[in-house]
Amino acid sequence: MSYNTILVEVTDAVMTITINRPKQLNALNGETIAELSDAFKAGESNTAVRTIIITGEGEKAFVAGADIKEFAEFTVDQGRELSRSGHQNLFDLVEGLKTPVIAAINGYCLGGGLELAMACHIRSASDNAMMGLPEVSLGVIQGYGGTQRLTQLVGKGKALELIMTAGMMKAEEAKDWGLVNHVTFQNELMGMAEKMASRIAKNSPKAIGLAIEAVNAGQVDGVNGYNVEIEKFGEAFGTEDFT
Ligand code: DAK
Repeated sequence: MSYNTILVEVTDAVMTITINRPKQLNALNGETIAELSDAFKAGESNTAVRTIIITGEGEKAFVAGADIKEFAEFTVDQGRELSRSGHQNLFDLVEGLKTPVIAAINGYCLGGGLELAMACHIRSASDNAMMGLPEVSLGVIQGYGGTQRLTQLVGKGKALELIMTAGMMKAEEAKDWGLVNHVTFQNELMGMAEKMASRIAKNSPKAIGLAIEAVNAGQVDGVNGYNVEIEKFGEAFGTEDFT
C-alpha cells in the first residue's frame, strides 16, 4: 500500500514510521490513522522487522493532536463510534503489537499524539518536546485511551492533574513523572531510538512478544496477569527461539 500521510522505511531490522504532515504539525486525521494502522500491521507481519520506531516529520512536532478540524461537527453517536474504531484500529493495536514499538517524540506531543505515544511500548523524547492533553480546554475528553494509559503510567493523581489543567509539560518533567523513559538532544533522538532497537534485536522476538502479552494482561480488567505470565512462560518453552 502506498501512503499519503506517513513515510515508512525499513533498515537493519528497524521499521521507521514518520507521520508526514508537518504543515499541520503532524495532526492525526482519519487518513493518517488508517495508514498508521496498515503500516503497523505490515511491520508486525514482516519477520525481518524486529522493532518499530514512530516519529513526526520536521523539528516542531511529534503529533499536535487529533486533527481538530475533522471532529468539529460531530454528534454524540459519531464521537462514540470514532473513538471505538480508533481504539481498535490503532491505539489498542499498537499496544498489543508483538513487535516492540518505540515513540521518538521530537516536539509537540499533544492530545491524540500523546495518546499514541502512550500506546507505544517505550517513549524517548527530545529536550524540546512538549507534552499535554488539551482536550478539556476544547470541551471534550481523551478519546483514544488517554484517561487509562496516562493513569497506568503516572498514577491517578498526576493523571487527573494533567488532564484537568490541560497544560503542557516539558520533556524533563515528563521524565520525572514517568511519562517518558529517556530525554536527549533533538539531533540525537533517532540515534538513541535506533540504539535501543539494536539492543532489543539481540533478544528473542518470540519471547519479547510473549512478555508484551503478559505485561499488557495485568492492565486488563478481570484478567489475572500472573496467570497469563504462567501461560506465556510455558509457551516460551515451545518456541524455536528457546530451543
Ligand atoms: N489539528 C489540526 N491542525 C493543527 C493542529 C491540530 N491538532 N495543531 C496545529 N495545527 C495546524 C495549525 O492550524 C496551523 O495551520 P495553518 O494555520 O498554518 O494552516 C499549523 O498547524 C501550525 O500551527 P500554529 O501556527 O498554531 O503553530 P504554533 O507554533 O503557533 O503553535 C501549538 C503550536 C501546538 C501550540 C498550536 O498549533 C496548538 O495549540 N495546536 C492545537 C493543539 C490541540 O489543541 N490539539 C488537539 C488536542 S485534542 C476523538 C478522539 C481523540 C481526540 C479527538 C476526538 N474522537 C474519537 C472523536 C483527541 C483530541 C485531541 O487531540
